[in-house]
Amino acid sequence: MRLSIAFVAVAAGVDFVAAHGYLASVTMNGVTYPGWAPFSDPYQNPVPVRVERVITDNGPVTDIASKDITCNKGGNIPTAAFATVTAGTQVKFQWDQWGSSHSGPVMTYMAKCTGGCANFKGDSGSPWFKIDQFGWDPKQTPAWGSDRLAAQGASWTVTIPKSISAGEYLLRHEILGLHVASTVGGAQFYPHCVQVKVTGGGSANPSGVALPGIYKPTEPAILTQLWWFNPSNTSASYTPPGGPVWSG
Ligand SMILES: *[C@@H]1O[C@H](CO)[C@@H](O)[C@H](O)[C@H]1NC(C)=O
Ligand SMILES: [Cu+2]
Repeated sequence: MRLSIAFVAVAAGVDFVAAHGYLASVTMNGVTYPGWAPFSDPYQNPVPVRVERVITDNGPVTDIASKDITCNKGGNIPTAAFATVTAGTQVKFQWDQWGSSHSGPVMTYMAKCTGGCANFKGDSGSPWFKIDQFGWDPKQTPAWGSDRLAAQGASWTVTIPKSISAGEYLLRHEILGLHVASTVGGAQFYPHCVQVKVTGGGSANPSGVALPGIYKPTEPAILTQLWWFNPSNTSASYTPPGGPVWSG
């Protein structure tokens, strides 16, 4: 009975809100900073100031041409708080949860806040560069990035490139859910932007990725069928959208 209801719901493109998640915290340089908790932080008095930019809920962004793709729904409003991270060290993203029905890649980008993050949204031009991604690897169990994240206790760890210049950055961590990606506009993006101050580092200033801009509604990484990707499909391969990880 439960199974048949689930099948009908998937066939109808119904989304399971219970499968969604948000960024509960980020840990860097040994400090854990809470993320923006969309269902409790707005109701606190005073409203807390988080290192993450405000999001309205845990639902997806589906209009990849909209400015919501940059830092989620919530207006991409600068926050007064920053997390501090030494270039070349790790950042751990802890989600509150991630459901197994929402499989897809996990990607992390950065953009240097030209003029400081207080005046920077990253939603025009091409200020972003990708620092980490995991798409689908049939030699791994689980094979999808998001399923690996879930299996790791809803967490994901990336390394901040050692050679980037010190300064203020947006650190944008994202899951892409592909469960209803077989129709245009079905792919579900869950981006989160954290304001960080990078210390140490070198002289590199990478950029070149536009968000919005680089994601296209009909590219194979975004308009696709989740059921294609199983070990018995020996010709299956998946490359996440957004271009390669920055080589530096
Ligand atoms: C195998 O995966 C590819 C995508 O990489 C897809 O185009 C193809 O239709 C899939 N084949 C089967 C039998 O599912
Ligand atoms: Cu969903």
